[in-house]
Amino acid sequence: MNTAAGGCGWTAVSNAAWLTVTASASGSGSGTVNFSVAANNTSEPRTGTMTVAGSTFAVDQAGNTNSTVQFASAGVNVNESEKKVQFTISRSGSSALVSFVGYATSDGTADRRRDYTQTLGTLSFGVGETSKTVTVFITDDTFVESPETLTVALSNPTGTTLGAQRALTLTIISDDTSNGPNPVDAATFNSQYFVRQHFVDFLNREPDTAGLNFWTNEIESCGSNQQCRELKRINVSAAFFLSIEFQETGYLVYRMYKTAFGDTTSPNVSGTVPIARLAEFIPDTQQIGQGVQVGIGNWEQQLEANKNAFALEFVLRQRFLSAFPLSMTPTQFVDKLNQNAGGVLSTNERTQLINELTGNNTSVGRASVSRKVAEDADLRQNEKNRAFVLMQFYGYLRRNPDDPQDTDFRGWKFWLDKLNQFNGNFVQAEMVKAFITSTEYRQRFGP
Ligand SMILES: [Ca+2]
Ligand SMILES: [Ca+2]
Ligand SMILES: [Ca+2]
Repeated sequence: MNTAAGGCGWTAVSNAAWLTVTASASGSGSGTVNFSVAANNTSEPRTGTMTVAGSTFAVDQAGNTNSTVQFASAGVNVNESEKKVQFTISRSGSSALVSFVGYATSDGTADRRRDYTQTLGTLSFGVGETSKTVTVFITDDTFVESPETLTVALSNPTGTTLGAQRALTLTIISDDTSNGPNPVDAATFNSQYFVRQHFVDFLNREPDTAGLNFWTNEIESCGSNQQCRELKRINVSAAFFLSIEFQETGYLVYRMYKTAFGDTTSPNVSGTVPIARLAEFIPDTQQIGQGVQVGIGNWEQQLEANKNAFALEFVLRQRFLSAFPLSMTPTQFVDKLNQNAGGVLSTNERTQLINELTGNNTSVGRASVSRKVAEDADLRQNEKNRAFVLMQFYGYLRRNPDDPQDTDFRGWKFWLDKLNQFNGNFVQAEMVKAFITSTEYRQRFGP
């Protein structure tokens, strides 16, 4: 900066600690003042001043909102008998922005279908939040095993960057000194173990004490009557699919996919098969179920908030936007949802939804309308058996119907036909029984 008055003496002084005059703190006549600016390590913008030749000059500097997200360590050991492991993902630097980061488990020597529960999703750091906790459930089986590993990796950062520690190795330490007995076999059945595993497999959570006791007692009330115990095992098991908590979380996710994307086909199977896949079902169901335990606390408000947040996020995904471009009219939008859902809307319902979207043709409006079609009573009824059979594969076997040991949906279709033949009576169709006594299910837990 040049001082105007020729020949007069002048000084240049910084009035802020982060501004430093680096050359010509004083001079005479025309001259140049250089200064340096220190990095702003806060998220707040700031203004400092310098006084040059009696005049005040302001310097504005933006806040620093950079942050880094990473694990606290490269590895964590977990004893199988602890049944779960929790670890922390930290955000350092600024917490002035909302940041998102994806996380997902992948198999090392540990197998997602037998040694732990596949876990994936998106963490959301709110303003001011610096750490998040993730839980991975470990299967406490009765196999003698060497230590086994899986990896949890961070991905897709938004509003932040990944630090160096972006992968975490979990090492599972088995506690067994001899093989067996199998806790889900009739002769050595452990009802509490069986019930807890259902909370994990269907509701993605540890049981609450009342729930654990209630369902355990259902089975134990049979005493040693084996016929009674077998029937109770089946009914208790099916109760998890039929529970409000599952119907309003996992089953809603299933119906959201059906409503948005219709059905698909499978080789060697007549008709259509569900379009949802386990790897998208897991994070979406966990998201809707976050903090929800039916019957406990303000679960209804929490569930409603989760559903709205999920529906909004769902209609903003690229896959949804490709299927439902923003150029669609409200009528086209509603009709396509209705067609995918199998024509479940009555004339009045259709008109109401078109009117709603016409009055609010935004992402929030699209989310609301999509959710209402997915929650239509006819759709709920129509899809019940198809979803019930799909959940036999997801919940018990922890895989898609066409994952190994299968190659297509023939197994799913077989049980669907059988369940339909018995009008949805899963006891008479012997469906639940077949899954919970199958070798594939049993071998998740023991020999
Ligand atoms: Ca194991
Ligand atoms: Ca064990
Ligand atoms: Ca073991």
